[in-house]
Amino acid sequence: MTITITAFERSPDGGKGLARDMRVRWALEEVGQPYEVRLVSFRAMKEPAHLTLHPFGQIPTYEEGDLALFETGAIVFHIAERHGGLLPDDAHARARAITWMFAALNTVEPPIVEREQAPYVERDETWYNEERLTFLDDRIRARLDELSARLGEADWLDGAFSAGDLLMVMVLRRLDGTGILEEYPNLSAYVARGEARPAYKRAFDAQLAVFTATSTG
Ligand SMILES: N[C@@H](CCC(=O)N[C@@H](CS)C(=O)NCC(=O)O)C(=O)O
Repeated sequence: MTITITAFERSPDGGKGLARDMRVRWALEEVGQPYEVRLVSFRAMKEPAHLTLHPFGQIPTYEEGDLALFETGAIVFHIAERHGGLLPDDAHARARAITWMFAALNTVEPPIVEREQAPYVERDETWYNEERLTFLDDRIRARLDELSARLGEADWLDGAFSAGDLLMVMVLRRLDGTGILEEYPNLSAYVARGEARPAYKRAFDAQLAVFTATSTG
């Protein structure tokens, strides 16, 4: 059955793989599932046809036959449940890998996204200043201190690479350009290990090709 995902027609990150379709592309590449991509404009994302797929008018979405999903956590979980390679077979190890998926999205991503959005969401507020930005940076550091301590010198968060690592690496990549990740050599190496995976590279190249085609064509 054909899998179709949605992605930005013009990604604001210029093809750096930060748009969240990258998570889904990477998961599909890891499990060897071919997929098609429907590109959507910012305007189309807020129109009824897309809103029936995604109530919040965002990308990515995932369609497979009569199944339509949104939210990258749910989509990656769906892919990992149906195909081997992203979740361990052992029940406890599987539950722990799923725990890391939630940790990436519920615990690590929120302060990173808050910091990322502050310059354009809070810019005109009276309380938006350097102190506020330092506060937000420190909230990220608090999480990374803990994550770094847990990862230690291991390659992945809990044994073999899993969907939990996939999401965590993608979340940490959002720190690109802030200099914060570089304060944690083991987390930087962890992200680099994720980026070195052949499946990651295929996904990255595919999303970059969209940007290259739409920006030159
Ligand atoms: N929690 C959602 C977040 C989805 C999301 O924020 N998508 C962004 C692109 S990376 C988007 O569509 N932004 C445009 C908008 O919100 O209008 C997920 O993980 O799928």
